[in-house]
Amino acid sequence: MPQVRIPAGVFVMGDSSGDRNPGDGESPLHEVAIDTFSIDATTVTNEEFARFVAATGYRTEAERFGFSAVFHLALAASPADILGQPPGTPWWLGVRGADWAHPGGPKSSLEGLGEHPAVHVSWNDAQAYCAWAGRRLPTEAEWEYAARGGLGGAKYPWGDDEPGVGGAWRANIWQGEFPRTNSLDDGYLTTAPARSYEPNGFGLWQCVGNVWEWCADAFDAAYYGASPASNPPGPAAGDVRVLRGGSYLCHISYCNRYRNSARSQNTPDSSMGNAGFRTVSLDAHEMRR
Ligand SMILES: [Ca+2]
Ligand SMILES: [Ca+2]
Repeated sequence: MPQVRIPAGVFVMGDSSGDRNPGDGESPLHEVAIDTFSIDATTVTNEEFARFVAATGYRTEAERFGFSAVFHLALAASPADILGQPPGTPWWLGVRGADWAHPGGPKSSLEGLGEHPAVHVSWNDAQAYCAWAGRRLPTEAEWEYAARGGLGGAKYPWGDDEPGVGGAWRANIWQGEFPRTNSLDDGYLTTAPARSYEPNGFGLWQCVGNVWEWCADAFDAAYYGASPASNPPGPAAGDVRVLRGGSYLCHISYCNRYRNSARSQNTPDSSMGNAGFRTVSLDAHEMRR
């Protein structure tokens, strides 16, 4: 997995655009010092995840639970395999037989998706992959620092321009009327290949959009008010884990979280068709912890 070396530095973490989502804890702005580290240039792809599964026989939580969350327009399953539909988010379907190898459900496969991000992987699954690969998940602070690509204070990894300005898309999000009509201006309804659009100043691809990315940290909306100024490791404990960067379902009207500073969270056993992860190398930085 090609990685990029991120130089040590100090950055301002949090939202400076004013677009923060109340309750997500994107503020206060605070300076954070980060030691150098190496991070995957892309999220882990299906080909890479398949190598892990082939080597270990690992079964993801979605496979063990028997279902995962699929976006309704990506469904590839019989009606009988639809187990549920959350009332608040009816565009999500609980689908029997949906898992990393069947991202739309039992009638789907990974054909043509080898270079796409692995999805339907829980935080626990990501931890298992990391243990096998000798890697770890990035901390939330490392993720944001890396996503910023050296552009301090910018809203997006490429700067402050909106992702579709001038008609040249820079990220895989949603265009049209969520959740029914997607005009596909950026080329993709669901996942795009991990190396799509342009990498940021550090050489990272698609930090925002495409798929949410699990971070190591427990999530606490109040954390920024009390976090250490150097290499913050996240709250000591918590029931939910951080997700970063937004996904192909994000849209200004619905989930304005395809920004550098945007935060989300889910339980560590949750899996869905729009979340994956990238990993960080264990190195001297790690040994010092
Ligand atoms: Ca799209
Ligand atoms: Ca992403």
